[in-house]
Amino acid sequence: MGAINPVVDLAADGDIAVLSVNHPPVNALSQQVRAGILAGVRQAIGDPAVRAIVLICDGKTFIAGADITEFGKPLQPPSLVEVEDAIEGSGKPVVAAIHGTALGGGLEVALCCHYRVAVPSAKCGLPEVNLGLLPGAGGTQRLPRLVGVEQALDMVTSGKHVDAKAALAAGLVDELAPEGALRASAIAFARKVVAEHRPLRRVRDQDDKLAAARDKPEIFEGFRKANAKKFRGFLAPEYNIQAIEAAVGKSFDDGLAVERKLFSELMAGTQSAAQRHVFFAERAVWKVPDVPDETPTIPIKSVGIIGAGTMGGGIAMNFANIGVPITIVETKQDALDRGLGVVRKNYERSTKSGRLTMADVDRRMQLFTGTLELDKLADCDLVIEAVFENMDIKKDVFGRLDRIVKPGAILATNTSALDINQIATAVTRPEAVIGLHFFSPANVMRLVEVVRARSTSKSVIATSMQLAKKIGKIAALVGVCPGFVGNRILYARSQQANAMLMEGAMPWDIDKAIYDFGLPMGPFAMSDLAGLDIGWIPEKSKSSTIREVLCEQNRRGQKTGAGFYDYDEQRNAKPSPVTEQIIKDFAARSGRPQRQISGQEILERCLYAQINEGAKILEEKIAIRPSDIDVVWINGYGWPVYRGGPMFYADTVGLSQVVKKLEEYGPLLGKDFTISPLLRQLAADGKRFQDMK
Ligand code: T1G
Ligand code: NAD
Repeated sequence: MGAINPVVDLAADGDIAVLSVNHPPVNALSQQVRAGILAGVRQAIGDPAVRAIVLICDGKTFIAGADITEFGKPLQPPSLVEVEDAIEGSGKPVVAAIHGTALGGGLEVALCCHYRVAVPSAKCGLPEVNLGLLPGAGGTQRLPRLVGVEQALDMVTSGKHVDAKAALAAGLVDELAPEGALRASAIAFARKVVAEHRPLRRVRDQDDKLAAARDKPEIFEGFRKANAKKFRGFLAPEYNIQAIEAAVGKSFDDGLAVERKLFSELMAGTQSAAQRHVFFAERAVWKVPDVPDETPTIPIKSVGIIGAGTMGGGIAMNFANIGVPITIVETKQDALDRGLGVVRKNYERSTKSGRLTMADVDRRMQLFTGTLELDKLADCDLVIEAVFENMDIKKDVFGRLDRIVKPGAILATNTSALDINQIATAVTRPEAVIGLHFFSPANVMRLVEVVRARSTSKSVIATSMQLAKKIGKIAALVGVCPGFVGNRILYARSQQANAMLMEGAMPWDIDKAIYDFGLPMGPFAMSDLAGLDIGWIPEKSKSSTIREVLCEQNRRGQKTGAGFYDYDEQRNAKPSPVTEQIIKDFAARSGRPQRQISGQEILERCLYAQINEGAKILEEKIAIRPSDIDVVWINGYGWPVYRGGPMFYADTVGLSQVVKKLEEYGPLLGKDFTISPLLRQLAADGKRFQDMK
């Protein structure tokens, strides 16, 4: 007994061997962990004094999966399957003791144990699909044998973490242990198994739940049909379904072989590489090189929001959701009532899905104080301004806030594009000013661009990043420039999209190319959804742009039943002959030669212009790292995660190819278009954005 290796220890509790893994932060199945568990199990099996084995982990969680950092590298023995076979083939009962999150390979190891005990706060899941993969160590064959085909399909294609109570009900775990008493309970459970001569239940031998689904292919067809929209563009969900189909239709070992083949195909593909990139990118994005973790933060116990319009209400909900009281300020009572009414309606909608009860809704609404007096914000720890996108109005608001709000509070703006350094000149404490750029609808969209102004203090930055995590957002720290990161890159794409309208393309051609690439919708459908009249002033409208002409004809988007597209009652869009004629007239007046533009060209001009703008953003240090740009576009603009984000995608295309195509398109890209020197240099050096340190 004793240390098997630096991360695995074997101890004895009477006749029960306790094999514990200690490999922070998440006990991932690194080579050492695999080797340690295998050696420990073999030692315990060989020890006559041992009657049963408990597998448990130290630290915050049970094994949270294979070690993702080892992917793409040559596999070091032992393989996970070797470890699993040793456990499942043991002649002595092996009990998994689960706390935290038993995920991926971690749950697969637990499924090879003969019994599983968990604390109520534990969660189990096979989230490989989120990495563009499938459970590659028997999970697709063993899980349906325990929980049935329907639940297994749901778990492996959603990657959801199932809580211990539900896992017990589903047969995934056998007993719940009191919180804090897992080790003792698991040992007692193992002792009971021995005393009661319970069988060595090998999941691989169980078939009853599979038999229930045999000869019912409609289960799979129905599942595919029901999730077609959600799985659009992804490979992994379909592969997971095929692996479970194999579990139903084949022997365990033949099913395992199918699983292995499908796993290898996904592992070798770009989608999984992209989704693994995003996994680490969404963890790296929180790290700000010059703002260390120990930077002091400001306690945020009360929040003030100015403006209860489209954004103000949604932003406020994020804080009510974590129990922080909000004071929301408007100029007029009806605007305030309307804003608070929208908030209540949004919460009430969540009661329909059962996510909230009416009691929850009332509790959250009680955290809201509506007022027309800015003075009421004096004691707020954080104030977020979400008034009209107008510099003078914002500076006026900040000037008044500076005189009202207590020292030490954070003064934030939700501006989409205005110069925050400019806004900060309106106060005597510019170090307290920061941008918190939420995305609409702010209570739903996961992304926040935290915008660092010239004088923003490190403590204000650290507090804002930490707060974003607390309200369940993903935050990227960006610098001040027009449109910051997300909207600036969006603008680069719009320029190309609008230019191609003058060359013969139609909005629906461009939207189709972007949609087929994997985004939820193209730029013109998006404009129709947001409304073509944002910033449009009827009195000043002179039919000088396609958008103006559309607005003048009351084609302001979905809300008027027509915009770039025509909409039916169900808001289904169809190409519009009216818009087509308006565009043809404009194009003819532009004198530009008209031609058929291929989907490939549309895509390249739109996406490569975005990539180029991303490179300029990196040159100007507006973003800390290329993967932050990927995180922004995936979480704020619907860029498909299986393409990794604009900068990762550029690396898959090859930067020299991107430069070559941009050079080929040359003047078509616009007279002000220039190729980023950084992009050129990386291409010339045969490097990728991922190589940038
Ligand atoms: N491998 C390597 N590193 C990992 C890791 C893993 N599986 N999981 C987390 N980390 C690192 C992470 O990068 C971060 O590092 C630190 O741990 C804390 O993570 C054969 C093929 C477990 C719920 O997909 O979902 O098994 O940034 O910030 O918020 O079938 O991490 O500090 O340097 O996320 O408390 C399947 C992935 C793998 C689970 C904890 N497993 N992890 O969340 O901390 S594929 C997963 C998570 C597989 C088999 C297949 C979460 C978590 P750093 P964190 P957290
Ligand atoms: P909105 O017009 O829907 O709401 C603005 C609200 O601010 C109005 O209700 C108005 O009455 C109120 N207001 C104006 N001046 C005020 C003052 N001095 N004191 C108190 N209230 C005042 O606008 P919105 O879409 O919510 O945008 C607000 C800000 O958020 C803008 O800076 C915008 O650029 C930014 N933003 C908007 C979006 C979006 O998609 N709408 C997304 C991100 C950021």
